Amino acid sequence: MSDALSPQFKPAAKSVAPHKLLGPKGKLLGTAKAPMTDAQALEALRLMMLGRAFDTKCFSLQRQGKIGTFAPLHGQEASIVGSAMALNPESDWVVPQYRETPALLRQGYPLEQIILYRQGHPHGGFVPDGIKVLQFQISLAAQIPHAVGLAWGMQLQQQDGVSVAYFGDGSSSEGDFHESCNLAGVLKAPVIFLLQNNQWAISTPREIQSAASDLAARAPGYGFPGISVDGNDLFAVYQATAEAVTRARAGKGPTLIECHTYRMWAHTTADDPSRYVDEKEEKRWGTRDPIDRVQRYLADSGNWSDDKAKAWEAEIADEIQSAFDNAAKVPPAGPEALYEHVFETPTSTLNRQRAAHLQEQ
Ligand SMILES: Cc1ncc(C[n+]2csc(CCOP(=O)(O)OP(=O)(O)O)c2C)c(N)n1
Repeated sequence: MSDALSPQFKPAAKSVAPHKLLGPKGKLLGTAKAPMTDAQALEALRLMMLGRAFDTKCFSLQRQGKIGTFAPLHGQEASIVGSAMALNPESDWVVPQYRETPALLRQGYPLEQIILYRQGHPHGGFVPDGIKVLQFQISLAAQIPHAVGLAWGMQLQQQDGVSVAYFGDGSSSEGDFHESCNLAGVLKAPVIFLLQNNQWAISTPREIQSAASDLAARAPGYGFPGISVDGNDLFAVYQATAEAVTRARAGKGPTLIECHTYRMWAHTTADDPSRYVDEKEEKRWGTRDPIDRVQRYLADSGNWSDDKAKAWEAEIADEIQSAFDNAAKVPPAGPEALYEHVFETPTSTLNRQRAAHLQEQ
């Protein structure tokens, strides 16, 4: 007997080529139309450039012992910013993993808070009132059920907000991801699963992360669409997310968006990718840079130039520096901070530990 299935059994989900609009040289492909205005593309570009400049600064400061472990976003700017640009910060929630700094900034979260978080200051864990973001999540995929819960809550309260859960290819192997998809599908919760497939989960390559040919193809198994986009194409990510947002607001339920992108730098400051990344693969992805293609696109309409690049780089460096200066003004946390913000009413054991600890100071 043959080991292949009979031809009448059609596969339930097939792999599809990622959707693209803007080519690597900054030209719209075929008959594609830009889904955002030049003013929006400039807003997105600014966030993308800021994210990358923040990476460089934080890597250097981590090496000087001035901040803790840092996860860069280099290479993933279009996935992060293109999706965030499709949201309304007044009504929609960003639920990040740990690389999505510009998405938080677009929601109005202050850069100083991100710096304090990276410095291990307890104030960095605080989200100002009215800013619709959750904090970075280090425990893989634990943020995904939170995003579904937020979406379900908004649905029950008849608000028209949506939530976006960001996570990686590695996180999509966690039970939390699958349970979240199942619940969100059943509830038709207004949530978008934004899977950033950057081809690596630290040193585990995508090929051995999952036997699925296409991570987006998992969604139909939970009763909602999964779409695949070029994650280095700002326009494709924006268009896909905007449509998913419209679907969610209309009560049609979740969408899974798989952004095919590439982590150009180390996983974190604690990683050495030269031990496992193939240089040729890295070079190939280097030719598909997400920032470069938006700059080229804007240059064609006279909205970008070398002078403008220089001016923006200087302004962004100042903006980052002033956020560090503001963060430095926040008084350092004392040992008592270890005992705060955990329980509304601390337990007697915790109070005893606190008293003993403070006596030793
Ligand atoms: C529950 C859990 N298991 C393991 C880890 C250790 N860990 C940290 S990052 C990471 C890889 C994550 O890969 P992916 O989800 O693809 O995201 P990426 O870092 O590539 O953006 C692992 C295994 C963790 N933080 N949490």
